Formats: sequence, structure tokens, C-alpha cells
Amino acid sequence: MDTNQIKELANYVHNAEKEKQEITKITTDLYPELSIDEAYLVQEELIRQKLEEGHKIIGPKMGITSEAKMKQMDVDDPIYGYVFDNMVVEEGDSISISDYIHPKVEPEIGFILGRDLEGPGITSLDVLRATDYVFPAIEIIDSRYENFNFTLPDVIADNTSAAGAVFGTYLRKPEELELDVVGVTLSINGEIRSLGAGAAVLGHPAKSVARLANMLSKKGEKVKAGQPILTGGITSAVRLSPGDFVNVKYGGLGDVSFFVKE
Ligand code: OOG
Ligand code: MG
Repeated sequence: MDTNQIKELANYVHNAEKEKQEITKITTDLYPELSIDEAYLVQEELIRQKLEEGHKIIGPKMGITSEAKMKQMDVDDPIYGYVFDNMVVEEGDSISISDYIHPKVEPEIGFILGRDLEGPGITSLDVLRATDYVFPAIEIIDSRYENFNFTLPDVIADNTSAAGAVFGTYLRKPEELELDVVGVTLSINGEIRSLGAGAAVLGHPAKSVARLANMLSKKGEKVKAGQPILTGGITSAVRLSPGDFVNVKYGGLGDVSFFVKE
């Protein structure tokens, strides 16, 4: 794949995001042979375009880190992407459904590191020792592909469906709780729609951050101190509708909510 093809594919997903218009996935006929490594090159170009437009990276996100997500999306390997400043939603605020294509929400546990972590060889223990805070979060995902249907390379090229993030303000030191057995419920308008525990994320959410550090090391990058890191949906994602009040509640880690308008 040459530079022009990379640019062309990045433009393709970027325009879909800007125009809130779903597109046929890349591997259908545009570029069926897209590999995972090539997909990350397309993602890098997409990130470069967003930065050039003046958007800023808030932090990295891991995806497809739980069995529930692997089953729901029919893909089976953890991936990473980035949350940008224009995607952040303040806790308690409203989003407009018209700003998205077909948004879904998923409960996630967030980490903030006190020092950079550089792989390879980073373990969950290294992550926990480097972590300043953990916090409750909700990710809003909005695949640019028709029917939320994609292969692993497609979703990597699409910045892992990143579209929104609600970072809760209930900060805890990682040693104050057992993150693997922290329970979570995702409710919409008071009705529990999915539930799980931290261990759904690769056995322990710290492992997701370790995996991120080790994946990023392949391109000479590290996980940076101070950035909020999303470790991946604990449960399957739930589709949003106008009028929804979304609440995610964690055992010992507070809760996060927001509203959905027309
Ligand atoms: C891909 C993004 C996955 C997660 O937490 O698993 C993700 C998708 O499901 O559209 O963010
Ligand atoms: Mg996610």
C-alpha cells in the first residue's frame, strides 16, 4: 500500500465521520486485502489529519478487550485508538443524537498514570504501580461503517469507532479497590441493560493498559502520564435513542451519567 492509498482510505473514513454518513467498510471492495499493520497506518494518517484540523488528543483507548465485545462485534483481538478533545462530554451534560450516525454506549474503567510506561514487557503490576488514579467512564462509539459491521482492520482504520467519552469525576487510587471484582451496571432510563465486572477486561483492566503500552512500543511510542486511558467496554454496547438518560454505576467507583437529546 502506498502513501496515496493510505491517504485515500483515511479521507474515506474521516469524511464519513465529519458528514455523519455511514459508509461501506473498506474491506468490502475498496481494499479487501487491508492488513492490521496497514490499518494502523491508515489510523495514523487519520489522526494526523485531525491534529492538522486543530483537534487535540486527550488520551488513548483500548477496544475489544472483553469477551462480551468480541462476541458482539465478531472480532477477537484488542485494538487501540484515540479520544480527541471534540469527543469529550461532561458528566451530566446532554449529547444530540444528530451529531452521530448510530451511537452506542459501553461502560469502561479509566486509568491515569503518574509516570510514562514504555513497552515491551510491561505487566499489569507495572501498570498498577505507575497508576495515580482509576475512574468510572462511559465510551460513546459510533462506527462509521454500515450496520456497525466491520473486520478488525476496518475498525482499526476507523479509529476504533471512537466518537465520545464521558469521564467520571470519582477518582480512586488503584490500591483502594479490587478492580477485577468491581461490578458495573449500565442503565438507560432506570432499566439495567447490561452488567459485568472489571475482570471482563482481559482478567483485570490493568492488563489492558499493559497491552496498550506493549502495542504502542512497536511504533516507538509510550503510554503517557496524565492522560485518561480507556481500557475497553466491560459489557456489550447498547444503542442510544433520543430521550435516554444513561447511567453507569460501579461498586466502589462511583457512577457517571449523561442525557441524549434529539
Ligand atoms: C469498536 C470499538 C471497541 C471497546 O471498548 O471494545 C471498543 C466497536 O465496537 O465499534 O471501543
Ligand atoms: Mg470502548
